[in-house]
This record gives sequence, C-alpha cells and structure tokens, in this order.
Amino acid sequence: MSAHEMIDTQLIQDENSKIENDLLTDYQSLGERLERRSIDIQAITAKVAAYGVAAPTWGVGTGGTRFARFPNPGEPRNIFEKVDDCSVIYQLGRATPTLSPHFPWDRVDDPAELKERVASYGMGFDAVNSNTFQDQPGQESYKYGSLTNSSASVRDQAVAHNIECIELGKALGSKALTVWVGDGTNFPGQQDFTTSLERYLDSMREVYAALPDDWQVFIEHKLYEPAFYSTVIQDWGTNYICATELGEKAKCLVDLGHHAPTVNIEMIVARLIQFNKLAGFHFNDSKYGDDDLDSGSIDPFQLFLVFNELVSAQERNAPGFDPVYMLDQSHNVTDPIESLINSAATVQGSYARALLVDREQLKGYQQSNDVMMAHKTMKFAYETDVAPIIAMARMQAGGAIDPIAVYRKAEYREEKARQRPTSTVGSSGIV
Ligand code: RM4
Ligand code: MN
Ligand code: MN
Repeated sequence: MSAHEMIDTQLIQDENSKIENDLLTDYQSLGERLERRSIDIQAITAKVAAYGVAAPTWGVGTGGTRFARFPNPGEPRNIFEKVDDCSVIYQLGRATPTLSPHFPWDRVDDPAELKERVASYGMGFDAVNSNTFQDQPGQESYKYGSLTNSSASVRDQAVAHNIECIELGKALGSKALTVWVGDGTNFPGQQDFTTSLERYLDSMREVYAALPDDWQVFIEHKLYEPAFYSTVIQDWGTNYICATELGEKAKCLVDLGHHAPTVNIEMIVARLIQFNKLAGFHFNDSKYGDDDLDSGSIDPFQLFLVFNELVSAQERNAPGFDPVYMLDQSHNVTDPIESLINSAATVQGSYARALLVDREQLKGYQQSNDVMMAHKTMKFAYETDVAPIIAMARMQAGGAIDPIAVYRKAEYREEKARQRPTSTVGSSGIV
C-alpha cells in the first residue's frame, strides 16, 4: 500500500469484482430505459464523474449537541489526521476531491506542508472558513459579537482573523473565504439592528479589501443559533444586500440548514442565480433547525429541486454561474467517514436526477399550462433510480462500487482506534 492511499487498492478491486457484473446489468437496463427517452446514460455518467463536492474538515470528527458529545474511537486529532480521513472518503467514494478547512481549528505552522499532504492524495482545497464564533486563548471575547461587536478592538480582531484566513488560504491554493458569524442577540433591546448591520458592513469592507484579485468572499446567512432572538445576517435578503453593498467579489452562500422549516430554498437559489449572487452551498439536511444531518436524509426531494435549479442554470448558461459545492454536516451518531461518503453520493445522485429532467418538454408544458405533465416531467427524473450511474462513475474512477462495505472490510476505523488513542482535545465536536 503506498503512502498516498489509505485503503489497499487490491481490496477495492477484489470487492468490486464480486459485484461488478450486477452493476453492469443494472447499468445496462437503466441505460435502455433512458434511451427510450433519448437520454444517453454515458453522457450523464461523465457529468456525474466530473462533479465534485468538498468535504468539511470539521465533519470527520464526531459532532455533538449542547447536551453531550459521544466520541467515536479513532477520531482525528489534528488537521493531518483529518486529511487522512478525508482521503479515505475520496479514495472510496471519488466524489470529494477537495477539502474546506476551518481556522483556527486547522491552523498549521507550515501551510506548504499541509498543501503537499493534501496534494499527495490527489486532492486540493476549496473555500477556507473563518471562525469568530468562539474565543481563542488570549483573545478578546466574542461573547457579544465579533464583526459587529460594540467594541472597535474586538471588531478589529475579527477582521484581522478573517484576513489571516485569506493569507492561509492563499498558501493552500484556495480561492475563497466563507464568513459565517453567529453575531446577534438573545434579548429584544440588546442591540440596535441598524447599528449592528452598519458595523458588519464596515468590518466586511476591510475583509473585502484584503481579497486578492482572483478571490471571492462567501457570506453565509443563518436564521438563528447561537443567537436566539435576532441574528445579524439572518436570511438571504440581508445576505444579498450585504453582498451587493460589498461588491462583485462577494456572493451569498446557501447552507441548506439555515432557513425556517417551510422556506422554499430552491426559489432562493433561483433568485440568487438570476442576479448572479449565488456563491454555492453547504449541503446538509434538517427537520427543525440547523440540524446538520446527512444530505438528503430527511428531504431528498428538496435536494433534487435545488439541483434542478442548478442544472437549469448550467444548461441555459446563466451569466456568472459557477457555484462551489461543500458538505457541512455534523455526525453525532454515525461514523463520519461513512456519512460523508454516503452524503457525497446522495448529492451526486440529486445532480444526476436533475440532469434527467427533459427541459425542452418542461418548457412546453409550462407554456401551455399543462400542470400535470409539467409535474410528471419532474417526477420522472426524481423517481428514476440513478444508483447504477453513481456506482459506475465511482468504479470507473477507481473507487468502490459499494464504498461503505469496503470501508468496513478495510477496518480503517479499528486501525485508527489503535493508532489514535481517545483524546478529549479537539474542537470539531461543537459542530
Ligand atoms: C455554522 C455554519 C458554518 C460552519 C459552522 C461550524 O452553523 O454552518 O458554515 O462553519 O457552523
Ligand atoms: Mn454552514
Ligand atoms: Mn450551520
């Protein structure tokens, strides 16, 4: 086994060979079904193979709630171990070629060494994330906010941290900074809404000014939590206003879990695309709030509808359309490696289904107000079992047909449990 492959490639091949014929049969039969609708399964497979979603470095540690955290054995203890785990997700699943790091959780003395390690796995970096929702030793406190704090020196500290993240990101080969702030209030009257947003914009103008020419800044809105009465960047409207105020390099990032339960997220996505302000996504799923559950585990239809907007934008060459795709999940009761492999495949599957929508036909039904047939056009795509396409793309890229089965068989977790004695240190648990 080479140092650049955490899982024995022979094991992957051996396991694949046991089920390859089944996959070929399923793929062929799906291909025939799609052919009847003039859809070329190989073209869809090629698009799926070219699609990647970034893994969150903070997602490979076990998550927790504000009540407790139940750590898994063999948890990664530093960014290099997180990268090792992410490489397994990529090696078996072939859907996550990039990583999205979080600072200061992933801060390293030598970013070049980290970049090299990630490159040795054939991976790279996506957007870097700043963290001003937590205090670091020796810093002024963010208890009452960061970029919007009433104290100018706290705001300066938060700005400086974001600029440091850009510097780290530059060294890692990233091209974007994602800023999420939990700033807000728990009590009516605690802060003035207008003043807080003014402070936010002033702080963000400084961060924006530090962006290299080919960089972007992604603003992430979130309805509530940790603030329970008001949040400064609470929804896509405020996000859009801020991104517009800041300039072209600022765009709006949609975290699927950051909306009220009944909100029509795919419409938000459509609006942001229409006005060239969609940065990209943090994929996850939720039932109540920012639950950070596995993508597509609660509302897979919603995920499909989001991808329907994305594919529509792609196919009509919407101006400036170039979103980034990242997972942002917290795994409290599953093995994070399994959850991330499965979630990335689910995201790919939603993309594949959206590619099956016959857009010409749909347009015709919309024009003639044939509501039932328009709906059925969507449902045909959504209800098609695209699993053989995803598995084929994975196998052709050297991954496992059944990645979770191979992961278990490789006993990676057991091996790491021996190599990485349980530690209570590590900050990823709070997510
Ligand atoms: C927030 C938000 C951010 C993520 C943190 C850990 O709720 O989703 O994207 O960086 O959690
Ligand atoms: Mn997020
Ligand atoms: Mn979140």
